[in-house]
Amino acid sequence: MLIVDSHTEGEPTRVILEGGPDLGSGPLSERAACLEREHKDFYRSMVVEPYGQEAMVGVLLVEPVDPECVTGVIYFDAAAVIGMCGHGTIGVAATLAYIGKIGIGSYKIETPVGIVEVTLSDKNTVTVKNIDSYRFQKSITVDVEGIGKVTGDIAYGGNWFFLVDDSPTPVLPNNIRSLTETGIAIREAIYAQNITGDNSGIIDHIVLYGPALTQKGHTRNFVLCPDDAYDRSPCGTASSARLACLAADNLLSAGDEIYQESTIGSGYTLSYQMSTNPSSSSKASIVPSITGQAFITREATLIFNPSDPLKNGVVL
Ligand code: PYC
Repeated sequence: MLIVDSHTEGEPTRVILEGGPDLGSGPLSERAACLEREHKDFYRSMVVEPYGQEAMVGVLLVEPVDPECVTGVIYFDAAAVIGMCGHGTIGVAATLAYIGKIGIGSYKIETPVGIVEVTLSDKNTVTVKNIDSYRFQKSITVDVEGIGKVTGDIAYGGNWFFLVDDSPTPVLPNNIRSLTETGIAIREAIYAQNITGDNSGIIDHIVLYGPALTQKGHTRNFVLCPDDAYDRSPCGTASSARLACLAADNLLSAGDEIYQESTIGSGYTLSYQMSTNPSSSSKASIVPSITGQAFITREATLIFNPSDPLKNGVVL
């Protein structure tokens, strides 16, 4: 299994260049569903110990349906195949540059939830123009065990997010354990109270903000991913959902930039344009832009020995 690893603002990405399962040649959403249904051992083993590491997102490069796309991609973490991944897309662009497949310029990449555009400004700096993103519901209150009432917005940025402006736990690097517990408790309350995104979309990412302003003048976030790891970067799809909320509340104008800091102090520069696509939702959609940097950390062949009892990864 030939892989290239990178990190985007601290968040690890593993791109599988060769050796993944045959998922057929249908639409990427069907191939992603096939990976989820039939190859869980494979994708899990790619990102958990002993072959992977905590918080790692894996990317399978596949043949795109649309020939204008430079590649197709299917993203996953240790718990699930995910629709889109902003930090992963920045990592893919840096990886394609590293292996000589792309140079400075703009390219289309096909994901299971739509086509995104990447612009490589130098070998590390990438802007992702994400798929249309929108806020579905504002100020939904959930009753969270051990915490009480927590209010947040439900928004889509390629994955479904519950975004809490006033985090019950301050978003500070030394609070990571309690932020994780808070995020898990909120997600469990959302599931228990049958709260979903549009079209029953599963809200599997929780985003916490606060205190309101950081030294850089903008917010710091904490993003809990489906595998219970927190995103070391500010999470590209969470940032997209955030932009959709700021746009819906008239707190940020199209074209204006903000800086979104992560829990560890790395960050993305963000902006948006209003979407001109006919929307599948009744809500106004935006096209988010996310700029960050990825660095290659490893190029390797993973060896899975059939007699290794942990070849499918550590399961706790
Ligand atoms: O950057 O969109 C993102 C992402 C999703 C899960 C981990 N990172």
